[in-house]
Amino acid sequence: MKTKILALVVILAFGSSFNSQAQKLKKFGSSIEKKIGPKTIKVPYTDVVSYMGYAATGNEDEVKDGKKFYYIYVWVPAVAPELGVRMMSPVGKTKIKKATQSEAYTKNAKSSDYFDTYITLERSDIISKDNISVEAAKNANWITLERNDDSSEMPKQPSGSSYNSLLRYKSEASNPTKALTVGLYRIGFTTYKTGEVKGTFLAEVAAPIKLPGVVMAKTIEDLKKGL
Ligand SMILES: [Ca+2]
Repeated sequence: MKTKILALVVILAFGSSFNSQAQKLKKFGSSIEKKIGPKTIKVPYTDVVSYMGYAATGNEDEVKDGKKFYYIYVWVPAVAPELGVRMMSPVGKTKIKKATQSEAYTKNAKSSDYFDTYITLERSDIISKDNISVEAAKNANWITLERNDDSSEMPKQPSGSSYNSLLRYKSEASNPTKALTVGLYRIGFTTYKTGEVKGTFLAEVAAPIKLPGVVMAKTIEDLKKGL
């Protein structure tokens, strides 16, 4: 009897510690709010593209202001009213339907490494998919539309800190430089602090309307394959 109770206590203790570490990712809510009874909820984005990757030493795409930047490229084929971007690290046990998984992610899916995410949403001056190339992306004029370091809407990291990131960007139709027009965008991700970045991550780009033909990929080569 004693051993049985002890076993139960052990299971309960472990069970609760797993629960406290589990990252529960909520539905990605847009800036459109709706009242349901006494509650106001953010209406979830209807079109979400998910990408799982693994950041490791030496595979950054660019060093900017002393920060190692990694990029995910996004082709937006239609004018979008709003875009949401969010990112969390590590992926942990989070399951996402239809997420694209990079080779680096599948090789390191069990890694417990994670990092303090920081995201930017940038737009290039490339507006035709025929003009997308590695060279063109490198030489394009990139404008940062929005950035985010820490969001309390995201699950906490295993350290207990709310260091994951989320941003929503609303198109300003009256201002051509701030409108979400057709074109090549990228999400820049790095750490708040300068230095190495290592760990698994989940990145999502979302729109409140179905945007057929949105392609998201880690590299321009892979993006072109999906166009
Ligand atoms: Ca952060």
